[in-house]
Amino acid sequence: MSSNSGDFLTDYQLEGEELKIFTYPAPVLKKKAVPVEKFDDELRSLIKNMLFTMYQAPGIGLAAPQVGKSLRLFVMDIDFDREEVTRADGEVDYRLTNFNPRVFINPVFKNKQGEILYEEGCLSVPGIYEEVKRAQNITVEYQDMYGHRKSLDADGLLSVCLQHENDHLDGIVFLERLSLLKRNFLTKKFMKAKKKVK
Ligand code: QAP
Ligand code: CO
Repeated sequence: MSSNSGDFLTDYQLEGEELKIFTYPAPVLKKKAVPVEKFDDELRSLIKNMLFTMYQAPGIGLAAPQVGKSLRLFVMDIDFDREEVTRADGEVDYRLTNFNPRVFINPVFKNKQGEILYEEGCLSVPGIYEEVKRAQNITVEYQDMYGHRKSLDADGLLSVCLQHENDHLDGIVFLERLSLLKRNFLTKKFMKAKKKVK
């Protein structure tokens, strides 16, 4: 496993607590998050629970503000697979396999180049998807869960996802990256759907 988060996370599926995901327009999603300073067991427990919550959804990225913690940290996995399994009662179910959990703490972007259009979604705006324009290539400097400094060059979906999650740390939801017209339309659509399920 080419994971950057250490082996202790390989069993996150069995262990972990499902955290509440805050949905738009929760105030915590609009706040600028503060840097992580303590790389302790409490932080690693939060990371584990965030990964568990992300895989439960399932999602490919989850930032700390989305679970109500205003910290500069997010988790991501853009390459897990879905395996079809037949349950005892004959029903077909899905199980996630080949995990590649990633953790980014206090990320800073260095080079942004090119342009890419990618259809994004967000666990804090469920049911809404739209194309967003982002940088094609980026370099991100960050810390891992032990506080070690790392650097990563990214392009394509990895680059898009890093930028989407980093926006959450600055209080920005992907709807705010759209034209005013699309943003207003999709925000109304989301608020309407949200009212219905309440
Ligand atoms: C951000 O988003 C992302 O609406 C991560 O009903 C997405 O994991 C970056 C999700 C796409 C780049 C491209 C959304 C799950 C998951 C929903 C997610 C939903 C269930 C979104
Ligand atoms: Co999001």
